[in-house]
Amino acid sequence: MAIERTLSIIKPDAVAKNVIGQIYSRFESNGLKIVAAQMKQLSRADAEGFYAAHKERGFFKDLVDFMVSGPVMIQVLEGENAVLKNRELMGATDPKKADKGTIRADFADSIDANAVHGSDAVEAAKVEIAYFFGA
Ligand code: RTP
Ligand code: MG
Repeated sequence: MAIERTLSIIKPDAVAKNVIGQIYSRFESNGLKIVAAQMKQLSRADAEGFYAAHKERGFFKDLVDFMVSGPVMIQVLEGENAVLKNRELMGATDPKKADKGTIRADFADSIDANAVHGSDAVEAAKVEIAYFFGA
């Protein structure tokens, strides 16, 4: 099994709901260790740069508006198969389609306000970790 790192963001909706600790507990009880963390109010430039891959999509402006609507909690998670493990814990992008017991099923309200971000591949994780935490 490969030890990987992945970038996780607890989005403004979940920070506002005061569930950072409950989400951290799910990471910890599933073998993911928090090895770096920062709470941050993203600027529009931060959010646009982070989601640059989506900039031609119709939902891009709504996504950026949402990501700057309040502070986020950004963390690096480390563990066996961390990228996929975190995506499994998060559940589907649309919380209505997310499996029972996943973070999005339990804490997210809509496809826009969907509680968490997680890198979708090891290479993406490297870029995203460097984006917020440097080398
Ligand atoms: P994330 O990047 O935030 O972890 O989410 P994801 O991989 O599950 O989904 P992705 O396709 O990367 O989309 C990024 C965020 O954009 C919003 N979205 N809205 N209205 C729509 O059809 C739509 N599709 C995506 C979601 O908030 C998603 O988390
Ligand atoms: Mg994504």
